[in-house]
Amino acid sequence: MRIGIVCYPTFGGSGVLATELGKALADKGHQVHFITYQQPVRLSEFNANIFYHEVRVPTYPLFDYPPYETALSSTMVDVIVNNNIDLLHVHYAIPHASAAYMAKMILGKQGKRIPVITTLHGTDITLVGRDKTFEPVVTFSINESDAITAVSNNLRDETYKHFRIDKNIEVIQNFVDVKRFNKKPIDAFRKVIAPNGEKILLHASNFRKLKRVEDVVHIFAKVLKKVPSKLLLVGDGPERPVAESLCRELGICDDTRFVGKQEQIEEILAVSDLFLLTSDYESFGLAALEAMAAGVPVISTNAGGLPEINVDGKTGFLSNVGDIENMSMHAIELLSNPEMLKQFKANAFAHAQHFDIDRVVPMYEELYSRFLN
Ligand code: GMT
Repeated sequence: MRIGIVCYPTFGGSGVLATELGKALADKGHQVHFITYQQPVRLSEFNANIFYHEVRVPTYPLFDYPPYETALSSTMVDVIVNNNIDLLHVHYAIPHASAAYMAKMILGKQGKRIPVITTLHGTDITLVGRDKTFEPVVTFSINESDAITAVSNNLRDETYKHFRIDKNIEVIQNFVDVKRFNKKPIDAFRKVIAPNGEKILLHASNFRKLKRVEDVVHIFAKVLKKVPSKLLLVGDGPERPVAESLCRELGICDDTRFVGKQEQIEEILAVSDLFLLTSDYESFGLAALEAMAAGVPVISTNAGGLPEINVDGKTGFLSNVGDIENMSMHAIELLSNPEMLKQFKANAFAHAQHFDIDRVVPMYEELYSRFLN
C-alpha cells in the first residue's frame, strides 16, 4: 500500500506513535509518505520505503497567523497525486482531520477518491477540541473521516460524551516495540547518575500543566527521605522552570537531574527503577507503556486510559490525581522491597507484550485494507 501519514513531528506521544507506525509499515513493505512541517523526531534512520514531505508555509506581511492548514491541504493534494497514495492516515484531529477533508474534496473534483482515517490521540478531544473555537470543525471533520480510531477505550468514550459523533469509533490501542526497549542497562551510565547504587526514578513528559510535574518533585522529596535515590526528568516544556524552582525550594537539587529532550529514551529507561506519571489526564500514556516495555514499573494516576495499561498492584500502582501521599507511599514500598520490585519489573515487562508492535500494526493494516479496491 502507499500510505500518507500526517502527524506532529515533535516529541509528543501522537507524533511518536505515528512515526513508529510509519516505520513499522515501511518495514513490512508498504510505501509510507510522512507529511508534516519538520522531520519527525523518531524518523532518523534511512529506509527506502519512507518518504518525507515538508509542509512549507510561505510568509507574507499580511499573515499575522501563517495559514498552516491551507498549506497542509495543498501539500496533501500534491503528495497524493504525485505519489499515487492509496489512503491518508491523520494523527491528532486538529488541524489534520479538517485539512484532510479539504484535500479529499479537492481530489474528488479531479475524480480521485482518497480514504481518510483519523486517529484521535487525546488533547485533540479532551482539551483543545472541546474549546468552542474549534469544536464545530473538529466534530465535522471527525464525522467526515472514512474511519475513526481512538488510542484507548477511555478516549473513545470521552469523544462520544463530548462530541456529536455519528460514526463508529474503533479502538486500536497504542503500541510499543518491546524488542527496542528490552535493553541491557549500561553500567557506566548508571554509575554516573547513581554512583552509590541509589535507586533511579524517572519522569518523562512535555512538562505541560496537565502533567503535574510538581507532584513528581513532591513525591521524590518524600521518597528521598526513606530511600537513597535519584530523580531524572526527561523532556522540556512550560512547567520546567516551576519544577526546577520547587527542587531548589525543597533542597533536593543534588539528587535531581533535568536532562531535557532525549531521543534515546530506551537507554535511560534501561537504568531506571521506577517511572512516575502524575497527569491530570492521559488518553493512554505512551510514556508509561514504554517504561513497562523496559521492565520499569509505573506509579501513575488512575486518570483517563492509564488503568488500561498500568495494572494496579501488579505492573505498578494507581492513585487519585494529586494524591502525593499515596503515590509516595507506593514508591517507597516498592523501592525498599527488592523482591517486590523484581516481581513488579517482571510483571511490567510481561504486560507490555500485550501492546507489542507486532500485535497492533496488523490491526491498522486490516483497517486500511477495508478501504482499498
Ligand atoms: O502527552 C501529551 O500531552 C502529548 C499528546 C500528543 O498528542 O502528542 O499525547 C497524547 O497522545 C499520546 C499518544 O496517543 C497518548 O499516549 C497521551 O496520553 C496523550 N496525552 C493526553 O491525553 C494528555
